[in-house]
Amino acid sequence: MDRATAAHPAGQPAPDVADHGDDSAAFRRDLIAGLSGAAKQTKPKYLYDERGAALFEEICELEEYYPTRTEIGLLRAQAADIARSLGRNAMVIEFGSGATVKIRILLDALQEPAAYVPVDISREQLAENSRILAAEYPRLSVVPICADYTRPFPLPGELDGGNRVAFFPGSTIGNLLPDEALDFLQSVRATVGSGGSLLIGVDLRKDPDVLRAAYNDSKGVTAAFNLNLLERANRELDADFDLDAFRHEAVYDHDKGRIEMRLYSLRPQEVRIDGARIPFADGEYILTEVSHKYSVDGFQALAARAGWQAKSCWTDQADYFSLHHLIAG
Ligand code: AVJ
Repeated sequence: MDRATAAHPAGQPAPDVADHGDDSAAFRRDLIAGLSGAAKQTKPKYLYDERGAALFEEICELEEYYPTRTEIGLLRAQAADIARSLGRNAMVIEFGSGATVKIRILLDALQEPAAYVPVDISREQLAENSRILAAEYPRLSVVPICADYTRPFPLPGELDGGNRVAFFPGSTIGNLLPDEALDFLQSVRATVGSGGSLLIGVDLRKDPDVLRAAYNDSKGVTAAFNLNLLERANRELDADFDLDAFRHEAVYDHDKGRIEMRLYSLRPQEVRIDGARIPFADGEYILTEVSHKYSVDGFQALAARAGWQAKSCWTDQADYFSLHHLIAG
């Protein structure tokens, strides 16, 4: 038995987390740079500190936020078919490892999965999830990697030659601009190599009212999630954002087929981040996250440009969400 199939019995030390993560210096540099141009914007990854990740989990439970429950329903309903498509002894490399509900459904359906490699920027959550899954799936090799998965990162050598399956649920691909999504799909393609494949969740275009409701929920959880970016800057950097002087709104851009998460300045103001002074006009906004919606054909065309061949696609009855199995072309 090689390392990839070696057991992690319960009671064994938690798996080590390989660390390629970010620090607060990167946050400071990116935030100041993003707020210094004419169109203020920030990278969506900074929304997901510990508090942001917890608020995102709350979003997933909301009545209006359909993607999580729809994707989970789709995974459950099609688990056997998906498992057949992915093949036996899969080494599942999950890009982003938030809640464990989706990976469990997949692992339970797969025929003798060989390894689970969660990759995430949130170190605490990664370590916790790895510990839980290693204890629950003793025959599975759990190999966590703390990294920004939008950039290339090294895969452990023990995955060489196996059935490498990248898993990227949640339509997180939608948070990338089309060019970035193309780069990302190419980089995943390079990471898994020839013979590898990708199971990816992609949110679909639909009635804009449904989309707007999903990102402007009535309980204000998405607003708290978005505003947490400013609180995080106050917590981690020497910044003085006045939380009462900004408001959240998510706007749907029909032409671009995307939701834009915005933080509007409620008055003219100047914010300090360390030495930098950032002026805001009344009504000016920070674009904190975009969430693209694709058609099945549109997504498959993008994937094809990145060297992926569509093998299978599953959608729910309402055509709200899609799961694609792509194979390296
Ligand atoms: C990270 C892609 C799952 O874009 O729907 C949810 C993030 N932002 N509500 C999405 C998000 C606001 C979410 N995903």
